[in-house]
Amino acid sequence: TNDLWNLETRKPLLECNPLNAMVLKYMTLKKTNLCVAVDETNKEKILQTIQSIGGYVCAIKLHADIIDDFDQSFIDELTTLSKHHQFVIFADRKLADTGNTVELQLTHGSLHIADWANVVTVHSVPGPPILQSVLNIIKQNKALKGSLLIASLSSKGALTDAEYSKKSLEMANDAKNVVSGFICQKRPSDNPEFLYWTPGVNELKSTDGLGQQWRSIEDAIKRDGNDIIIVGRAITQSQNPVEVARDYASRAFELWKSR
Ligand code: 5FU
Repeated sequence: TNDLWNLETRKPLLECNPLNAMVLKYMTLKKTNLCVAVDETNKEKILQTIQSIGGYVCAIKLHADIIDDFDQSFIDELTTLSKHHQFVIFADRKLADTGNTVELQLTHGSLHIADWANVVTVHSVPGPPILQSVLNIIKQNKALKGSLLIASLSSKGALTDAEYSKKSLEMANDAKNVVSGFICQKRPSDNPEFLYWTPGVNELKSTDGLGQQWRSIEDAIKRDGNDIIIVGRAITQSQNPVEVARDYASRAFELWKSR
């Protein structure tokens, strides 16, 4: 019902989850439910982009494995920017392996994600053990505070059908201390304890010719019931990323509040 989705009612429910508490604080303080996907391949460019749009986002999403010169200095500067602008650092790693491997992927290698990312994406395809392993790492008091389970993907022909989304939801319901919310197209549940993050948003184009499927901010939030829009190229490759980010953030936030 609408009541459950009223922010006053929902706030204490969301705050039970440390990651959601952090996201919600930034969302309300900065009046933004925009997460920008900064898919650039060198650290200077990424940091410059974040510097310019950081005031308009509640989260910055990165694919660390596409950064040519990823190193500790990048992590340090990213962390400083996140504290200055107040946003969550989101690693879109899409973990999808057996438990032991996932623990190693979060803590070792050149990316050691759990040391700098506050939230990471996880595929539900390996089943419940993957969430136990993510929890083991969250308990180590590193930067990592939560995860987002992928209920559905935005790409054309994705195998994540309604049944898959439903099973992902069941996995999340059994692991609320690990799963803070979902990556989804349509919100897979009416449970107000989770945050629903959606990629595939672009006001000007509907596809990139490589299988991505974009829809409008209004469809993403009102029709599909999501909380946070994840926007990449519509902002990062626009003529004026700062203005477009400000515009997407204010439109998305109005729609979210009036839903
Ligand atoms: F899980 C998903 C998904 O289903 N679709 C996505 O597009 C993640 N993404 C990411 O969101 C994708 O990897 C990009 O980093 C981002 C969308 O960027 P775009 O430029 O708006 O397409």
